[in-house]
Amino acid sequence: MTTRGFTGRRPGADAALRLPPGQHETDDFPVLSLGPAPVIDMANWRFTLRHGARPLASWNWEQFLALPRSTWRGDIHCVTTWSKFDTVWEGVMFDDLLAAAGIAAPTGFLLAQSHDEYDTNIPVADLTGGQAMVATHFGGAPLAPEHGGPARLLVPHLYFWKSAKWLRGLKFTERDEAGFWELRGYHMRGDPWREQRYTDDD
Ligand SMILES: Nc1nc2c(c(=O)[nH]1)N[C@H]1C(S)=C(S)[C@@H](COP(=O)(O)O)O[C@H]1N2
Ligand SMILES: [Mo]
Repeated sequence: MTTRGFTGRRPGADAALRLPPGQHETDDFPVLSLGPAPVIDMANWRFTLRHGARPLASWNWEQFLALPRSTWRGDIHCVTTWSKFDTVWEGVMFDDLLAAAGIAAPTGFLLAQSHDEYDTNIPVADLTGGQAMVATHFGGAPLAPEHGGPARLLVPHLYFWKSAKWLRGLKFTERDEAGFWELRGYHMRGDPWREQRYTDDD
């Protein structure tokens, strides 16, 4: 004899454990952008690492696709309270970008810079050790323009506004310089598990 609820797993128990505080699960993939997807001319696309104004390394699209590639599967969390489980991304790990450039991170912070004038600040310690990639593919297909294609940052353990779309480069900075949303009341780090949504959240 079995009693319902006694055998098998309680539906939703898994989901509850995977949801940071204040979040709910969605099956959709909402689009959140300041404006329309910028038109990007792939013949002139470049991805550049900079230290302040000084270029450290730069790749065109063909060169970028030849860098070592990795796949990451897991959950993403937007500050507007949706979370999406089991997303699959492919691209170039931040660690592999530094290795290809032959450098160590010159400072402890950077600004991710986008083609639509968006930027967002991230501590380097949140990007190293397999924590972040520049993603070119989502769910096995090239990243759609509205989700940041051809290439976006993916920092899945921080709120999704840190995952800058239409990425054109990463600029190392001496100090932690606020980006677009951080200048407008959002948290400098944005850890969903600590619910770091707004500037003054711990
Ligand atoms: N360049 C750029 N990156 C961006 C944004 C943007 O407007 N421009 N919006 C951010 C915000 S607020 C969120 S929540 C996520 C949304 O990504 P999605 O549209 O793929 O869901 O992208 C982030 N990256
Ligand atoms: Mo957002």
